[in-house]
Amino acid sequence: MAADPTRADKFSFGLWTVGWPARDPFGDATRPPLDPVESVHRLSELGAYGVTFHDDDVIPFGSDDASRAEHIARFRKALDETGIVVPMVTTNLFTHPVFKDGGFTSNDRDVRRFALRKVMRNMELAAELGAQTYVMWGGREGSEYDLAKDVQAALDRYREGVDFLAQYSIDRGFGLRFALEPKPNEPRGDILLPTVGHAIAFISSLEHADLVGLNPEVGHEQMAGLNYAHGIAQALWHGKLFHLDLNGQRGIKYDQDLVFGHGDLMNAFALVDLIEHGAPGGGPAYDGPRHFDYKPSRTEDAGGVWDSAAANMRMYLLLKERAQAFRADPEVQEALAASKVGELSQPTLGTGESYTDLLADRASYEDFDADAAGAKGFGFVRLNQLAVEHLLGARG
Ligand SMILES: [Mn+2]
Repeated sequence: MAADPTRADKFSFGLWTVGWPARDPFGDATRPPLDPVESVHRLSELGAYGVTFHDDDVIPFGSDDASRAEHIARFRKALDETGIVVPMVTTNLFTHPVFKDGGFTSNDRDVRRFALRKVMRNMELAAELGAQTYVMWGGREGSEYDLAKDVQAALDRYREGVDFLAQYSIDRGFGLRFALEPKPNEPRGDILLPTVGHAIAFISSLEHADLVGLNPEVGHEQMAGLNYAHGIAQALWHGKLFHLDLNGQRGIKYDQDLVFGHGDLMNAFALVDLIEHGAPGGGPAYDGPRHFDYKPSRTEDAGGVWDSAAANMRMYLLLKERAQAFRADPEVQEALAASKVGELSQPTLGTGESYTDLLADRASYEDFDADAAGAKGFGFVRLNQLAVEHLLGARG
């Protein structure tokens, strides 16, 4: 069975995950607030290497400079005592009522200016703590009523905000890269940049496109009925997988934030296989933090919080172990070859082959037996069954 997590596994957690007191739209909190200092120590004991946070997770909204400094000092002390790192930081532009119509894209210009200032203040802290990635989840950037939001103007303001903050990072030498986190809806009826694809297209329009990538979240893509592993693969293909949020989701419904792998387990298996073995020619396709953005369910008490945190890491390691066994199985290798999975990496045209050459190649058309090729199966079901059997521990 999989080993216990170590720092080398690069597991990180948002402070807001284990710290969620489980208040939902229908019910009160079921757990008391958690001190971020305790979270750092507990996550360290469980084998995590990093924590991430929104400004307001560490420094309560509205703190004056003196109390802000105190909160930061306490937090820093916990980091120093444990060796826990802060690979990513983000801003809360969604809880306070001022952001009810968004931060960067609120119809109210004064709110937009306040939002930029709030991010700038926290970017400085992110850089001081050594973060490399700054995530932007625009949960309130959207609308409920189509006629109440000029979407083209909102995208102009979104671009203005992201480019402005990227320039600020460059000028101040923060060295941050920005990662946009798509989500289709919740809390807004419709959120701007709803999927990985929308966000990639938006990034291509930025002045500082090179500094901006993605932080795709499992449940956010699955809420839209999309395939998370495919989305991650396309983000990798564009060189835009800057960070990722792992959790679990069961189908097209509200954002469940379950433990990683407790939703679509087969897709989680494919995802871990992709991350660990999906580089061209093999090997890890992503070497950043394995970051969990889940919520300990409302049914859990304090013990359940830490059980669920440990479960995320264990799920990842179990899936990694199963993916390794899958890749090492000679029958799987034979099935992959029979399914021509590797053949897709071969360019369709030969080196230097022109359309004249293709037109002259009778084997490609005149002599090609389409009926015979169409009659031949690919064997994908057999391959998938082998994957399921490895996932269930039924093979090696
Ligand atoms: Mn997230």
